[in-house]
Amino acid sequence: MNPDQVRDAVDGNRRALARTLTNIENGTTTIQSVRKILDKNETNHTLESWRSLAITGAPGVGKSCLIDKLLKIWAQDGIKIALLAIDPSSPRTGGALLGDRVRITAIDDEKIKNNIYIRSIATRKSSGSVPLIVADMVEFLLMAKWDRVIIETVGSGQSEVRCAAIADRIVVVEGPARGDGVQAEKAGLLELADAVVVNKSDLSGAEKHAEELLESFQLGIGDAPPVMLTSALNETGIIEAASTLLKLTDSGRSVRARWRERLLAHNERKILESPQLDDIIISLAEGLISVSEAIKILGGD
Ligand SMILES: Nc1nc2c(ncn2[C@@H]2O[C@H](COP(=O)(O)OP(=O)(O)O)[C@@H](O)[C@H]2O)c(=O)[nH]1
Ligand SMILES: [Mg+2]
Repeated sequence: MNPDQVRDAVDGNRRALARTLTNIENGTTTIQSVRKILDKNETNHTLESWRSLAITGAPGVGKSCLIDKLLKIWAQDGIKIALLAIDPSSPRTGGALLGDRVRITAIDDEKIKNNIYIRSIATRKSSGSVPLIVADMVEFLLMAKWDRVIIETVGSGQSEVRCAAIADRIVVVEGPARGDGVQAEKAGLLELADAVVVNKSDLSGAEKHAEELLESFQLGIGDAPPVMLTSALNETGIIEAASTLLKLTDSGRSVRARWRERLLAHNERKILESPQLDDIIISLAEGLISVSEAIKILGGD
């Protein structure tokens, strides 16, 4: 690892930034070593205002289009904002994220492009714990003087949910109602939500879905998170959403669910990144050790 590269990244060199992020992504640089170079401590953001925001929801609901519009507004306001787009890596397309690159047009705008940085993470390539790799990349971007980091991730699958849970705040993006109400499978994700955006408000069923969501939140414990309506296509509700999201406080109900996911992610890293993992799996398969013995070996710091 090259300490100058890390310092250059912090001084605004984008090439050095990209390289350092790649090093963190593929595990050749640890966040601990970066902290040492920059003389920073581990942070535990419990901030009034967030520094990382996950925008999550099913594929096709319009997350990327919405983020594009939000980036424009925030960057125009002088906020230096980075986007980490987590690519679920479809083996068919190779996970090139081509679709999303096309959708994020904010970086083509000369006036604001200095305030925007975009990077995709191909989860397929990773052998370690993706959520914690993302957490480390977020931490580095914040050390490198980016004011805020947005994480775009699809909201299904445990690893994807944990990628959202590493952020200070979580926004769940939904589309118009499909007539099936608020399903149980979505409930877990909604439990983590500090805000919900119902996008595609230009289509019928969006308002109805927003009402359904509010009703289901009112049945739960604690305060209901804000539910907003937007159309990324017609650019309605975007300015309001941009300002509400910027000031978003954590809904008390989401905090515990988030820490639970973070704890599980750290536990998973311990296992996945253990140099003994392969040997232990072989021993398990051969019946030489029990699962509790394996856990004991893996857990020993
Ligand atoms: N009607 C309508 N379509 C939208 C809106 N926002 C996005 N789309 C379309 O929905 C599709 C998926 O958008 P995308 O941002 O890639 O969704 P993502 O998978 O959630 O990131 C694209 O064809 C967009 O043009 C909207 O507000 N209204
Ligand atoms: Mg997208």
